[in-house]
Amino acid sequence: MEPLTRRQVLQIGALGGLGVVVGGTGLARVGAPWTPRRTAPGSVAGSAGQELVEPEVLRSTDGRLRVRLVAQEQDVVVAGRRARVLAYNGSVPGQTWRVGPGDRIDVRLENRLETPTNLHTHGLHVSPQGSSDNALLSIGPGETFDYTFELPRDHPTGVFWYHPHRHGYVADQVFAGMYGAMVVEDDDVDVARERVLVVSDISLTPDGAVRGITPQERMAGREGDLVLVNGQVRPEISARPGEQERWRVVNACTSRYLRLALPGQQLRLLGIDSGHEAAPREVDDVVLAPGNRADLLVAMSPGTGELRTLGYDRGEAMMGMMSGQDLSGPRTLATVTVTGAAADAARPGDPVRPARQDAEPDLRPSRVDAHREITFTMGGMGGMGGMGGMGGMAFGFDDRAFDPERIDQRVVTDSVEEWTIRNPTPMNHPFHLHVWPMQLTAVNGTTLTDPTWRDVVDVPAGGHVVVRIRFATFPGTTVYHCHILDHEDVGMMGIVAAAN
Ligand SMILES: [Cu+2]
Repeated sequence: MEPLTRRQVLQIGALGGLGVVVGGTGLARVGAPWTPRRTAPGSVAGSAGQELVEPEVLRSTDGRLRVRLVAQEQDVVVAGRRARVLAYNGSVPGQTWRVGPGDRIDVRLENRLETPTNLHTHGLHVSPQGSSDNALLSIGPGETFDYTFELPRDHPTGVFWYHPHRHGYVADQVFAGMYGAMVVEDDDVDVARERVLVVSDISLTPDGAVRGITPQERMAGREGDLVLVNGQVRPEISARPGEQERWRVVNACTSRYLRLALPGQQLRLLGIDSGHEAAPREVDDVVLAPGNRADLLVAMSPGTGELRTLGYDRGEAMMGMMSGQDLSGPRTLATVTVTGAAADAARPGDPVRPARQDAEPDLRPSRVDAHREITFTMGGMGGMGGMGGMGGMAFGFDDRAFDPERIDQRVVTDSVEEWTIRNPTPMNHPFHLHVWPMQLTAVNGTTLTDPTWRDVVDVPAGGHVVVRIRFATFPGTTVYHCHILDHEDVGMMGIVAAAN
């Protein structure tokens, strides 16, 4: 283990500036046999039509979850075929961790990759210091590191996820398969079954390796050719009429926005990220920026339908430049078949008590201790010496690329701040703050009426958002960044330090 240094970051920036076509994963392009399964006519890929499989579940007992987490390049079945990916414990996605508020999670991370890595518990309100959710650690190839995450007793319930966060390698490692879901449980929703749906994307070469990307793809934020649900392409979800299910959906895509819809079935939103609706709210679709999660109730009506992303316009990397990429376009994610005898256990429309704990009390009536403005910047950063640069483009905040030795924002523990986050660029950027949830209060000047908690906030192209943050509980140093992970890797990240 070592702290990230300025020299390492400069090396990463230089790499970006060369416009290399293949990413830094060091993935082998040979050796993995390509063994497609027999596919149904017209199917997109091998796993279409197969029943949805869920990741293995690891559950805490007596307030404690111990996880041995091996990060390794290996052959794993993805999209119904053998592929050479980067995986946690040999599966894509990794195992689902289920814990409760107040629990402690001990993770022994073994890095068997050829590149450095680390571990981020996305959305958890835990310490950013030491061996907790410390995004500034670097665990080298061959090294092992023991993490401990202690959730406060009042930790919000909801769906979260874990993934690597070693600056310069994040997009390559997540894209290649390193992610898993975490659920901080409540006990308040009565459903026939609960499912975890980890949506991700990946591109595979004919020989089963993860495809490298072009500088243009990195600039826009890479999107995979295959969109996966729990590592499968268009799996089938089966239910009986009248059943009510709870779906925990994670957008683990490197850059792809999702606009989820399930035409023909009733979708009700319980919450997004650690934010909870006051009561389940019927929705036609749910937008998830990269990193966002949704907690949904689905009332199953007879028939066959599709879980789709309807497509989301997230702009273009350069004004007027036709990249030829269909960014975040419409896709079918899964098929849903509801047949058989009506389930008597099912009570669609039954009142469901709201989930137990919200992230924070509403901050709008609070006194604001400080105001801040943070601006996404792409390009126009002459004099940066190529740091964070990419073929003439430079990515950062406030005209500066990420520097692990520079503190960008100093805040006071337990103070309340209001941040205006501006995006003058021609594409949307999802703004993610570690450790402390953000209350979104306005988008492009329109004030939100309901308390809206997020840990990833989409900032529209040419627009701005206002969030309030209470820097509660934990002193320490952590990061905010763009959750288009290619952008983060080339410098769209800053450091926030909280101290008394
Ligand atoms: Cu971005």
